[in-house]
Amino acid sequence: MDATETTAALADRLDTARTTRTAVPSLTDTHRLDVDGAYAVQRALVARRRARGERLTGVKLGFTSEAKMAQMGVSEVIVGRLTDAMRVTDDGDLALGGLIHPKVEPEIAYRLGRDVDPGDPTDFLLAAVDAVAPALEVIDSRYRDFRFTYEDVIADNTSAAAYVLGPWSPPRDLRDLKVVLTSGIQETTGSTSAILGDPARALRALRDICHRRVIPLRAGDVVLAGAATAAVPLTAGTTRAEVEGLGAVTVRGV
Ligand code: 0L1
Ligand code: MG
Repeated sequence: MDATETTAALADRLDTARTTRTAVPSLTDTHRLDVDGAYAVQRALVARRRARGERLTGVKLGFTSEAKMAQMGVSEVIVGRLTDAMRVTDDGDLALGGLIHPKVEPEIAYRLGRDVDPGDPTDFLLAAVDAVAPALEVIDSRYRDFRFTYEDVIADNTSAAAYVLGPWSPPRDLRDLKVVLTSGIQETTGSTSAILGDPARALRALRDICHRRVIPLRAGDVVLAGAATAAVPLTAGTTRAEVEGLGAVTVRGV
């Protein structure tokens, strides 16, 4: 098998894992995969979704907390793609039967008011933001027991499964805002400073990585900046995230 065939075969494996809700072993158990190769698999995986009619709606960052980076032994954030099929309406239902072992995390979402050129160091992503919102991201690794390497999770589109956006409001300083995630009787408290110290730093990291990975940033795109607490299992019933001064966002697992 040459590199292109391997990329296609690994993308098929992850695509089938998602569509049949059957977790698979780590790709790196059987294949040598570097970071470039992992992004190539991600591209092929997302291309399969687009070929089925899904539309790209933005990007998401992962590994934006120091704890998670240390756990994975890495120092660089990862980027994945969002599509319209992943979007769940605020206060809407998300069918748990369509997922493998979903977890949910509270995030900050940015919306871009214009295109950004990731290759232009004077084109600041933050200056292109026209609105911010509280958000929930549902992650659902296609790997058994969420057991994966850094390269595996990149290939798997950074575990992206679904996202929910709360009310948009004008851009503002998002440093050090209290975040409360409530799921059933479980309450988890965090802060936006868990996102690289300041979610605005996540935007700087995003521009760099989009430049290197040739990912366009377009007007209207949503950017999920990263998690403000550890992810918790998404269970039946209501999960809500409240971000100080920004409002709340809710999803119902059904
Ligand atoms: O969005 C995230 O931070 C999660 C990235 C993937 C890691 C995971 O699945 O736990
Ligand atoms: Mg996330």
